[in-house]
Amino acid sequence: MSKRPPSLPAQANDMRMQMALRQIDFGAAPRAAAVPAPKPQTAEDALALKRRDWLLAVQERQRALSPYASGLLTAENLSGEDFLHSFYAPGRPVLIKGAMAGWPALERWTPDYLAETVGDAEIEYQGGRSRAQDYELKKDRHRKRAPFRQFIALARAGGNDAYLTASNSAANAPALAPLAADLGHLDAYLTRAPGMLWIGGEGTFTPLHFDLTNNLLAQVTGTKRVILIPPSQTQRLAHKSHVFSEVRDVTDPARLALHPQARDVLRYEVLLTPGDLLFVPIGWWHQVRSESFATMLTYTGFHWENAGHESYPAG
Ligand SMILES: O=C(O)CCC(=O)C(=O)O
Repeated sequence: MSKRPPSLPAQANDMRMQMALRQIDFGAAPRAAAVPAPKPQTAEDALALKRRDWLLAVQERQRALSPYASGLLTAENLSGEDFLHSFYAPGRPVLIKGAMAGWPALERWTPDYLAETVGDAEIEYQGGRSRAQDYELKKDRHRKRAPFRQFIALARAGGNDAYLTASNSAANAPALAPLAADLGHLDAYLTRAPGMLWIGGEGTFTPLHFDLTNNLLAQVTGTKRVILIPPSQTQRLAHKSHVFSEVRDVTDPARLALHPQARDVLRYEVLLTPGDLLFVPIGWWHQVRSESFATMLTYTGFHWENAGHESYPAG
């Protein structure tokens, strides 16, 4: 890897000195071993957890002293090297504009075009979601099959009931293969491993959770509102099952009445529009609501290590 200080996105010019300092000693950092989470059984354990939360809160307060350290940056023409140094390695989200320019899908992927291209091939999607709150945790209960054209009619009608999600990707690879020709590549950041497709109508909602990998969300058509919350806020989010927050939706007054500690949680809001990429680092909480019929891909095939899921204490 070159020792040349990388150029930075315009919004982050003041980070140049910080980056230059890091270059002075750019040896391989020692790897931290995965530490098993303590079970808070004793007063001593509870105090240890409180101290850990204090540490995270103090660090977050310090980051807030500088918008360059704590703000959600938007970048254009972001090279792979700058992405690695300024965002991927620090685990910092970034909205990247313009990198999908020229992808035919941005213009083509209307509901009619999708239905014509994939036709009546049978696909898997998540259905019956409006009957349950825990449809993400209990994904398998919601697996449904239908001819793609029929699914598009359901999605077009809007609401949260039917959603083709990343968890349906493996089952849908052969049926959705004709759409791949409409996609470009993001070689600066990603290998050529395929992304996972999301297709849904206005009103689909993915509740608050974090992922066990770094993710790049690539918005193709429609708009989605994403709320991002840093890992430092975890103690406010009732993290009880797997990667999910019992709060579910930090914009819903009814949920906040049940979880008042989440009211003043530190959060960032991003409106994803066609052609936007959003980097969601591992461990960052996020919830996503579609504001129109929307198509999006999630990519995890970065050029750099992305295997947090292998050591997660799943319980
Ligand atoms: O777009 C969505 O509904 C959810 C996306 C998401 O949470 C993810 O890709 O990790």
